[in-house]
Amino acid sequence: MRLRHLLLAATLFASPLIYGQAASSAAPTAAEAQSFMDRAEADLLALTNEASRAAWVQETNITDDTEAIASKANERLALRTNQLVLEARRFDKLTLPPDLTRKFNLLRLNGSPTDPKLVAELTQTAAALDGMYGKGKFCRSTAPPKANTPGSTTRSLSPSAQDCLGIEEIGVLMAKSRDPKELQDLWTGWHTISPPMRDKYARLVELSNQGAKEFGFKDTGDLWRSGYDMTPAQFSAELERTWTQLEPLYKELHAYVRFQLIQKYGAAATRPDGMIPAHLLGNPWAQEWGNIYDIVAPVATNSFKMYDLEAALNQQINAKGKVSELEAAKAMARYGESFYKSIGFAPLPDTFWQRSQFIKPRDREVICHASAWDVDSVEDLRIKMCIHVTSDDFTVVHHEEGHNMYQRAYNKQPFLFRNGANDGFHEAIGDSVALAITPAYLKQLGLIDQIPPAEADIPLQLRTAMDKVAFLPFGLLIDKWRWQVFSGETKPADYNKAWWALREKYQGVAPPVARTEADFDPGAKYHIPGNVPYARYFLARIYQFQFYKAMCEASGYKGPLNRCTFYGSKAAGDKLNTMLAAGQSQPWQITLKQMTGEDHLDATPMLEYFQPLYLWLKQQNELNKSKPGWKPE
Ligand code: X8Z
Ligand code: ZN
Repeated sequence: MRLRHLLLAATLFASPLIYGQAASSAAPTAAEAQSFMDRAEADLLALTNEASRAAWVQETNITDDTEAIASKANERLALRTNQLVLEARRFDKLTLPPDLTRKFNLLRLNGSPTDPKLVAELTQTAAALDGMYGKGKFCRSTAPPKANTPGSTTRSLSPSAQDCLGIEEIGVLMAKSRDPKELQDLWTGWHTISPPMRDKYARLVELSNQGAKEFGFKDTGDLWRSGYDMTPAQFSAELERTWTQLEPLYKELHAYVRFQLIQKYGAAATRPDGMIPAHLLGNPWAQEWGNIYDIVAPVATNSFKMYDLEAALNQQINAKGKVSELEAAKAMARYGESFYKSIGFAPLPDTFWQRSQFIKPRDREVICHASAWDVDSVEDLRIKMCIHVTSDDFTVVHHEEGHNMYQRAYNKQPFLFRNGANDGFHEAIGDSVALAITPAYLKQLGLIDQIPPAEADIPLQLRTAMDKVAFLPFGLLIDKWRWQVFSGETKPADYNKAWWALREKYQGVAPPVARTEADFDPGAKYHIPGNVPYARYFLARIYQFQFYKAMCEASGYKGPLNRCTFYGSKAAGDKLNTMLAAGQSQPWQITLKQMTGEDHLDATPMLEYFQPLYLWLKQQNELNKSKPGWKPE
């Protein structure tokens, strides 16, 4: 939670100040550049920490006041950043040591509008949109049939909470419901939170573009794509290249899942264009499909039935008597911590356990969307989640704690290098660890009794692919939409149309009911009102298999990739820690090479992992006469 705030912010003073001396026309020296940078990093560290603390308070207690405080802190950070970016131009022509040059380049990626009034408006708009998402609720006109929200294992909901659902409750319901009518209501209900965001979002785009342009970028999308140690055009080409490699696998999965959904739901799942209705995939955005594994599971063999991780977790957590919701949530976080400890990482600090938000508070509005924080940029690590004992959240705690481990590993770097090698690395760490949650690992933890036989590999890979492979086109299209919006190719009047054109083209999913420009469906996904770039998650889906394979090899594992766990391997942990400790101090290609031997984003390990499943899916689709693809392509 750091440079992200810089990206939101904006502004600049027209007359640059030079730190520590009067502006002079004399040619600057390398020593001046160094002392300028030392001071810049000290200022940014102090202001970033202030902004982080304010953002923490706002996101864990959304009120008009906390919103105002958070946006003010971001404004201060943005104003100072702009000042520094302008001052730094004085050193543009100097030849400097590589580290210092890198810092100047990183600093450049954080400018915003030069008019302080616009900066204030930008930070207020960003905070308001973030809050609108957090406060978003779908209030059902009639009470739901069950007394308790599934997954909310230890407390009864009050009557008002029963009628009004926040996103984490909707998420749990959409994971479990198999009633197409209820699923459609939940889907349309959640998408009613976002139309009020539309105008504010359009303004955010204008303001943020203005800042990007003033600092020499074409628009904010161009600025975002400039953060990858390559040109924006090269970056876009890398995404296309890897998507082309992975698309055939996605299409086979899509055709197989569509067939099984039609078997299950009949007309409710059938469309003449071959797309899948978006409300039937077990997730409010159809971004990951693992929750409907039961619908697509291959016919059970005698020797293997998929284990129920959620039931096993509940049983183990409550083995000595039912624990409170908070204790259950902390127990989930402890599983993650113990994995990292097993590969040699230090335990999370006591303050992590005292200061994190593990469950949804009853008495105030919060952002439940999971995030990881390093509030003092050194050791004040926290997560902010609304944890349920589910297999989804089991993965998410590993994901978030992966961010925390990264933050702590790079905390000795200078401030501007305290970041992921690129943002995709940051998102991939915890996921690469979560890939090692194999049956062998679960058995070691006593969560399952038996390691499934070899014939279980297809079901196990299918279960993983429902999350990992299904996500790929979603991970790609979110920023394709935003880049079009930032460049002006998509105007506010076409926001929803352009959104669904991409959802249909890449994912092959369609809305369950007709959509118009009275809707603003992008706003129902956190990262749009939260203004968090999303290409990072597409990158992470691919990097995580590269990292996973590297750690498997370091641990001495031999065998099929999907069965590898490196739990307990200090060699794997050392390898990971070396990569993490480098932070953003060198181009990510170098960091990746040290970790994996490759210097580029490479879909091969992911394809290797799923190769047996790919062949199996092709065979099934042929047997079922389910032709991969859909009409809009
Ligand atoms: O937002 C997240 C993390 C926090 S960085 C929970 N993810 C994306 C999402 O939920 O949309 C992880 C996977 C993709
Ligand atoms: Zn993350």
